[in-house]
Amino acid sequence: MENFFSVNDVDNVQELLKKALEVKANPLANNELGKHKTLGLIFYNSSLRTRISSQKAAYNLGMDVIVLNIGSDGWQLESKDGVIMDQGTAEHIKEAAAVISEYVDVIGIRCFAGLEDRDYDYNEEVLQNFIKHATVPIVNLESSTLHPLQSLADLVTIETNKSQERPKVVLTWAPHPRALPQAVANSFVEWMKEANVDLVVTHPEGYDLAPQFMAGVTVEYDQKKAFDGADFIYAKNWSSFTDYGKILSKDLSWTVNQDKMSVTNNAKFMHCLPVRRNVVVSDEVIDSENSIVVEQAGNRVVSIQTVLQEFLKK
Ligand code: AN0
Ligand code: CP
Repeated sequence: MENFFSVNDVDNVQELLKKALEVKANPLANNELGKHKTLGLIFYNSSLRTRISSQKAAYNLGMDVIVLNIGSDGWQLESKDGVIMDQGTAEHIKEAAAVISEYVDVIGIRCFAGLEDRDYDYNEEVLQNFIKHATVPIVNLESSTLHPLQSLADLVTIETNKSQERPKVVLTWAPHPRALPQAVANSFVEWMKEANVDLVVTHPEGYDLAPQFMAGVTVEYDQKKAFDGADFIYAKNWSSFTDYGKILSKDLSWTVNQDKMSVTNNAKFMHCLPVRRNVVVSDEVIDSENSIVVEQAGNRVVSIQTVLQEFLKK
């Protein structure tokens, strides 16, 4: 594995899942592996889980960590080629990526979609530029279109909570007051296709995810029908891909509540967090015994640690 940008960087997802379960069982087994190595974390956007779980995982491996908040502390970076840099950006990713590679051994980057220009976002200009110009491995901490560390943690969470060999997993759109990226949903679909699960995606009309992710995936526009017999309900809001970045609905009849959970097979409730209570999911569901959102967030240490180990063992 050269970089961890998407599921396509992983040779064998089942093998990686096995390694992740080992990390989960014994997080300090390789606590010298990262000695004298440094993880650099670059944030263009806010984070609670990604920031802290990445630091924790690095410490479990004996690594040092440096964090740079580009959004507030760093120079504003240019990502487009050939531009006359007489506006807000002070430095190009070309220099920044090469220079940061002089200081650290692995670089993690978070840079959300702008949700204005679909081609720019789906070309993944920022992460791809870092990959091109860095001389050390790049880890995606949520890019414009993907959040693979979340999905690997989700996979571990499903594996350790399933009571069926092949569980029914439902990804449901839920309302939200702000326009959010499709990244978590795209990645979840991409990773679930590689897992031993039956995946159903449910959302209102107009919220279809990009076709490159949805090929061969079942879509059910009737949310309650989709929930029928489900073993896992994974809620997430995303803005429209087709009417790019727009909020087409704030329909609270899509909020996950106990009434809908009652038609499932006693399903576990999942969400990547942060979550808006009583908009995305009712208090009753997220506070219920079936909610595994905190364990899911805990598995973010497992996913980043598994990925870091791959790079350190090279
Ligand atoms: C972000 C998103 O939907 O991509 C991050 C989720 C991990 N969520 C918000 O901005 C609320
Ligand atoms: N799930 C997740 O990535 O959370 P943060 O945005 O808090 O890192």
